[in-house]
Amino acid sequence: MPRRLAFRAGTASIIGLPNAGKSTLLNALVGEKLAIVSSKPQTTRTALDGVLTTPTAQIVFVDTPGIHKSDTPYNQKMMRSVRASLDSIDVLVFVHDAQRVISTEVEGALDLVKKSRAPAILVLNKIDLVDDKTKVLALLEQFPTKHNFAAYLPICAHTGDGVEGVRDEIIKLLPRASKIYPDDHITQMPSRFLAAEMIREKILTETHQEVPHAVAVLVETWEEKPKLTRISATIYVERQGQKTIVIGEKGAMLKKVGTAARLEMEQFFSTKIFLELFVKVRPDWRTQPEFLNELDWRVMTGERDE
Ligand SMILES: Nc1nc2c(ncn2[C@@H]2O[C@H](COP(=O)(O)OP(=O)(O)O)[C@@H](O)[C@H]2O)c(=O)[nH]1
Ligand SMILES: [Mg+2]
Repeated sequence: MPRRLAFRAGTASIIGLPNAGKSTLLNALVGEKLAIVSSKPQTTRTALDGVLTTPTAQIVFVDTPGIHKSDTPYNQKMMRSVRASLDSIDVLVFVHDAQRVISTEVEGALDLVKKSRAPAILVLNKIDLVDDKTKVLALLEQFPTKHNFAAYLPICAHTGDGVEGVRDEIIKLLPRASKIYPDDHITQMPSRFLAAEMIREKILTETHQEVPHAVAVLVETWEEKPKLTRISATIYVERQGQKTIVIGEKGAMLKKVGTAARLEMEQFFSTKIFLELFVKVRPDWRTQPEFLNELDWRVMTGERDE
C-alpha cells in the first residue's frame, strides 16, 4: 500500500491593530515582499493574499487592514474586508505589538477573534523593541485570560526570529487537504496592484501628516516588451497642496519615489522597467465607491493593456 501523505492545506488570516506588524509577518512567512510596510496608519488598505507551500502543507495567508474605528465610509470598507477575511478561514493569527498594553482597542479586536469559530494563534511581535524580557512574558501571560489561543508566540517579524514557529503552529491547525495552488504560486494579486503598492509605499515613507492618507495609486498602462516593461501610473491626492508635496521642489520628491519604486519593481518582476509617474488631484476620492472599486486588486485584471 502506498504511504498516505498527511498533506495539510488551508487559509490563515492575519489580524490585529494597525502597525502591529501584520504585513511584515506576512512577508516573512511567505519569504517574499508582497505586502507594503510602513509606520504610517492605514498602510494596508485591503485584504491581500500570500501563499506558502512546504513539503507537507500549503498555507494561503490573508493580510488585513488594522482593526480600527470605522468612522468614515472608507474605513468601514476596510473593516468589512477584515471581517470578510474571517469567514470560512481555518486559522486566525492575532498580532499584538509587544510594546503595547492590552487596551480597550485590543479588547475590541479580540472580540472578533472570539466571534470566529476558527482556532487562533497569539503572536507577540516586535519583541526586539522590549529590552526587559520579563515584560514580554508578563504580557504573554495576560492573553490566556482574554481568549483560549492555540499557541502564544513571541517573535520579531522584522528579523524573522520566531516566524518558523508561527508557520509550524498554523500548519498543525490546518485541515487535511490537497494543494489549492501550484507550488510556485505566491499570490493572486495582479502585477499592476503590486506595482501600484510599491509606488504608494515609497510615498508613505517620504511624506507625513495627512499626505499618506490622501494618496492612492493606479497603474494606467503596462506594456511588456522583450527587454523592458513600460509602466505608467497616476498618484492621486486630494488637494493641490498635497500634489505640490508629492512632486517636491523641481520634481525632486517624485523623482526619488519613482527611482525607489522602479528599483524594487525591477527586482521583483526580474526585468528592466521604464516607469512614468503622474500626479493628479481628485478631491474626496475616499468617498467615491467607483474609484475605490478601481483601486481594489480583485477588480484589477491586468488584461486592460492594449
Ligand atoms: N523593530 C521592529 N519593527 C517592526 C517589526 N515588525 C514590524 N515592524 C515595523 O512596524 C511598522 C509597521 O509594520 P507593518 O507590517 O506595516 O504593520 P501592520 O500595519 O500591522 O501591517 C513598520 O515600520 C515595520 O517595519 C518587528 O518585529 N520589530
Ligand atoms: Mg499592514
